[in-house]
Amino acid sequence: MRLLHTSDWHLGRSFHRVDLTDAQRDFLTWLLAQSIDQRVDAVVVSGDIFDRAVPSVDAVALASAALAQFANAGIPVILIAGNHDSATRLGFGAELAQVSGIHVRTRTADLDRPITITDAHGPVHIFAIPYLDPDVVHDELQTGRSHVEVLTAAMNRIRTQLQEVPGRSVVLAHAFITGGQPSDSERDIRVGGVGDAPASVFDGVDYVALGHLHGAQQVSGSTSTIRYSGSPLAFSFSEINHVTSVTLVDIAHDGQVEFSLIPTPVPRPIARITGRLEALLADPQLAVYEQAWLHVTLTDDRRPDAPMDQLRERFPHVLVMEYRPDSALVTVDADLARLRAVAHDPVEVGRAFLAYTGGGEPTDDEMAVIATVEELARHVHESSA
Ligand SMILES: [Mn+2]
Repeated sequence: MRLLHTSDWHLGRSFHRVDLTDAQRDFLTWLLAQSIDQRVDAVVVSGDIFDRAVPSVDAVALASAALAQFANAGIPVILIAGNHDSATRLGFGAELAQVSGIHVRTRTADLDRPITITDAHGPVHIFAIPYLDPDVVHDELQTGRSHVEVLTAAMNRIRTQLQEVPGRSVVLAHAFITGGQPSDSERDIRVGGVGDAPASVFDGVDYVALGHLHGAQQVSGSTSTIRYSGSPLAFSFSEINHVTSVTLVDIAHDGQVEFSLIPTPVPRPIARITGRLEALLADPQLAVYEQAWLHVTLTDDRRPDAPMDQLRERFPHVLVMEYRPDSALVTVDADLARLRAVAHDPVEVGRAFLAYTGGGEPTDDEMAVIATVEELARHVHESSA
């Protein structure tokens, strides 16, 4: 049995205001081609199909078209809701889609009702646990209000069901499992102070296809093989070292799992560069970053004029620019100390402000402007008093 495991598509997401729709469409086209080439028995998508509970019309159209293509190609797709998805909206038409082999699982009640796919060695039961919000599902699962408790209750139901229907088994889930390495782009699932869950909650199945963490990784601590596929695209500069991929999973006749990672197409590399503006514009070694999505940290003592315009002449895809001067002149502590010393004099406060934001002592011309403005303001204030 060969599965293709992916998750966290986040359709509709942008990367620092760059619309990712085209990159996401390219990924889905590539995914279909891979699924055909690799002769997969099914594609499993472990949540966060959309970036928001109310996705954009472009994102909905993209998902709808892509799933129709998988159905036409005769490749089953099993999807669960993630913490970003609205289970109800994602689940619209699920009974109809199922007829075409597109299994959208969003209801807690269905988590122990497997989708069973059979190969030459017999059945593989695929259980799809949608994201379980403890506050919402703890009653239905008759347990406490923590991620550990609701996942444990869900897995207990699945293990009970597995005793009725022998065979190999796969579980899809969207959760933060202890030991997983997060990045900056997940939006914490644990908000509210509820902890993550240990890997051992998944004991007793052959493969656990996880979603939520955006870097591909294996999680240890269970008798089951547990992997996060990671997102197919990077969504934050913290993911510079991720090789985005999908996971090809082979389950042998005896339940032994082998996997390999297939790197996904990269719309544009992402990188961080740091230095003084002149150096960044001149350094021949930086030519490799000219087409990258960039996070630039400028270290000039004085903030250069229109730095973004200058940077973009060489690096048209700068997305974030940060100014962090090398000099001690503008550290927050030093500046606050100077500010306290001059707080009684508006002109001196102006000087300190310019020194802080401009990275150096203001020029005579700048000081003349401040003095004039201060005088005018005082005049207006006195004549209205
Ligand atoms: Mn996600």
